[in-house]
Amino acid sequence: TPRVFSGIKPSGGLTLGNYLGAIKRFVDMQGSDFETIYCVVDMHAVTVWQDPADLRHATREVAAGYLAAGIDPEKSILFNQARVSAHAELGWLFNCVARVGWMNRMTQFKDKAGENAEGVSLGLYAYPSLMAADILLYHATHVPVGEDQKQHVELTRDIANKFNHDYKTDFFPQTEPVIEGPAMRVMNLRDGTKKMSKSGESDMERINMTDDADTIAKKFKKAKSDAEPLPETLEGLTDRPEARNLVNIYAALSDMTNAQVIAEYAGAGWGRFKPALADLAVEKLAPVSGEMARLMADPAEIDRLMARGAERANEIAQPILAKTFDIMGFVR
Ligand code: AQP
Repeated sequence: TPRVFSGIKPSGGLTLGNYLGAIKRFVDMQGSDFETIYCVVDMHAVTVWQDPADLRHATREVAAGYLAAGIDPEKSILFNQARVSAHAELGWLFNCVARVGWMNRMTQFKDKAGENAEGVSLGLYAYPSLMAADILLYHATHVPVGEDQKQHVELTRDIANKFNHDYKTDFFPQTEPVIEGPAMRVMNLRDGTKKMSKSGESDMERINMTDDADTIAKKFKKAKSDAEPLPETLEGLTDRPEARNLVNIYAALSDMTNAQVIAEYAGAGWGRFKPALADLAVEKLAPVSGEMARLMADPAEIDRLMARGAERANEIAQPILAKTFDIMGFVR
């Protein structure tokens, strides 16, 4: 069976972007066609400063988000990265395979470093190489991600190819990003040209999975839109980033296509569409956030589940790491 790997950073609370672009799809892939491995990638979170208490809380909260949305720890392997040291070990080996020039092309690094590229951590720069290790440590072939991560999955292929070429082997497989559906890029509610992020400046830019119904309604009401009503056809969303984003979110939450949403709301004003969107979001998110809160009341149980997941992850990872060391000529 083909293997799926994906992860989420505990760099803050989960957003609607993480839910629609990642977790909801992870749940869909769970089952007979794939072996699924889902990680809380805590070692990626510390590429920018994390207060230790916040990191501990967010690690458990991301795990709770996975579980609440329907990741079944019997069907999937669910764990946090720091518990499987092979990630860091293979990450180092891949730092020695990846080229500085490749890292320089990563647009997410440029976005995150901004004007301050000299002052960010070396880890933030090397992040895609650790991500390649996360994936290839399990010989995963399918990686469900949002649009923003596509370039990193392509880099994973470059690293696998260079390793295979340099060591005259076919040990590491080709990895495919799986990017599909209307919510591959959920945008910031105040600026439809920027991605919705956990760590964005203002809380009004994003819907958090822990927001209550009133907060969700308020955020959609205040979301930036434009002066036009919803268009009659999909083409009418061109050059309307905020309108397109709100339609995308509606489609993803209701499992409709954008065309179906447009057909239902053709010509509707924002005064009608925004409350409908808020009601839909509350209806879909409330069961997940309620279950997250219930799980968070017992952190020891979450830790126990992640420790068990880490044991299973280790069983797959250790032989692959050992073989990599061997291919490279390490004496161990
Ligand atoms: N806005 C988004 N739309 C669609 N998918 C998204 N993802 C994140 N934001 C959106 C997807 O969620 C998965 C986990 O992402 P991550 O937490 O590892 O890193 P990120 O993409 O950097 O997420 P954030 O929320 O923007 O975190 P911060 O602000 O801390 O950097 C990935 O599959 C991602 O595509």
